Amino acid sequence: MIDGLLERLGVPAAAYRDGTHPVHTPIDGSQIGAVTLQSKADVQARIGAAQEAFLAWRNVPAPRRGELVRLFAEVLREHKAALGELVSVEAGKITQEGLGEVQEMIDICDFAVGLSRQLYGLTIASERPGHHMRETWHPLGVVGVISAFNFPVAVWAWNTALALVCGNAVVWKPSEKTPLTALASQALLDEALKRFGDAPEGLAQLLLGDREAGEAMVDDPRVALVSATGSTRMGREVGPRVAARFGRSLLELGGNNAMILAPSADLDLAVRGILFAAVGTAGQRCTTLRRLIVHRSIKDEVVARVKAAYAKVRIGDPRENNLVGPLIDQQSFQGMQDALARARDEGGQVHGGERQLQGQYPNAYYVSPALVEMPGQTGVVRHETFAPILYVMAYDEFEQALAMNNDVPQGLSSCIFTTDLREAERFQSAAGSDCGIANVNIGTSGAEIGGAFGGEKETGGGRESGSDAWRAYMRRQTNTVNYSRELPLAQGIVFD
Ligand code: UN1
Repeated sequence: MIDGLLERLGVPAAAYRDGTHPVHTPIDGSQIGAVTLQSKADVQARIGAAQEAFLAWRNVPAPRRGELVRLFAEVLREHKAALGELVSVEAGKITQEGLGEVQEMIDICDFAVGLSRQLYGLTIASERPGHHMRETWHPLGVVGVISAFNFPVAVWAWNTALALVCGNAVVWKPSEKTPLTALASQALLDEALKRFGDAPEGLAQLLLGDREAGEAMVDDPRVALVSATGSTRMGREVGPRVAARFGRSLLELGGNNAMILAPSADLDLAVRGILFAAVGTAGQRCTTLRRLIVHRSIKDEVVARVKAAYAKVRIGDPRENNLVGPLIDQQSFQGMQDALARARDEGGQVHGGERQLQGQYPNAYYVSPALVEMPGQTGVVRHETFAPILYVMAYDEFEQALAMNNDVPQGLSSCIFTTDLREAERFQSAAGSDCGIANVNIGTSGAEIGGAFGGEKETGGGRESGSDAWRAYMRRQTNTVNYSRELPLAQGIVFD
């Protein structure tokens, strides 16, 4: 299935075939590789090398650091098709989404290159004569990246492109489910490092490992920032452990993203928006639409239209002309079935959600997307299940819909479809959606890299990607300079 693909991406056969940790494709469950996992001691040695590299890299002028990221974008452009294909094979994304993920890598690199000339600080008016104040942003140290299977390469690239221009070194622990795309991405970055010429050895490193390797990274005081994407359960462990050593963490955890569908909405647009957001990536985006809060007057019509759209969705091999590929593994399938059973117990009416293509793929888990009409936001609705389940609930008053949007533990993404300006603005106001992302007439997923990405509450509070998210990767310094011949004290203090 991956004949020659990894070699084309610069990964030698031994690196992905000769290890002991088997790698399977969710397309048919077959084994596509076997990688070597690093021990705790290996991880610590690599962090040491990264720390050394950081000490040199922080002195390289930021625009020159940007040149490395520019070269990385160049290498990614050359290998977009091959890396996209590998994402499809290893993570099960359809071709368009595999390519889209690589495009996200390219986009963040371009963004970071521009940023390398714009790591601006402030100048601040001093209260003292003959003084000036300014704020300077300095490189932080080693950045540890923990990434999830569902965006196996883009989320690492968001972190790495910013971290490198900010003058940091990077160590990366990808999901154990997607080590091959990680090996390939690292090989492409190594190619950029080669073209760059004189970057310090060990500046960006890959750690393939299990939980123990992750813990070694989380607990190591040389890792200044741990940027972790994954479940809320994982974040609950990582956050306090990093905090206990006064390290920084940037957490991007679970979402439970809703759409409010108002009676004035353009329903053609809304149904298309629902389809991509709820069904795309087989419901395995952290931004996937999981709750549809629809006005009672249009609920039956909307349910009928979404059901009709779901019935036409082509499910199958993600490299062929399909819209929905497989779930990542059996555990994920089981989680979906358990959630549907619980939804029924809690009064839900389930449409779809059955296993598909079992005869053809006994070891892979394809499902039809599920639409579940719920009497309200019961326990199962408040929980993130990483699968294509869309819970539908009716509302009567706008304020009630807004309250439902916010009445879950997670706070990543949200949207409203309406043509009523008052509702749209209210949704985005201080008393509106409590999520990190609040869209109007756009679904919850598929955010552009230019905005800050992340969310509130159990989503963890971190912001990655665009806007000023780069600040999380630097340390801030306040400088006060006296160029006078006096030594006046602040606050008018006389100390003679
Ligand atoms: C994720 O699922 O972890 O907004 C990231 C989106 C993508 C990123 C998703 N740009 O859906």
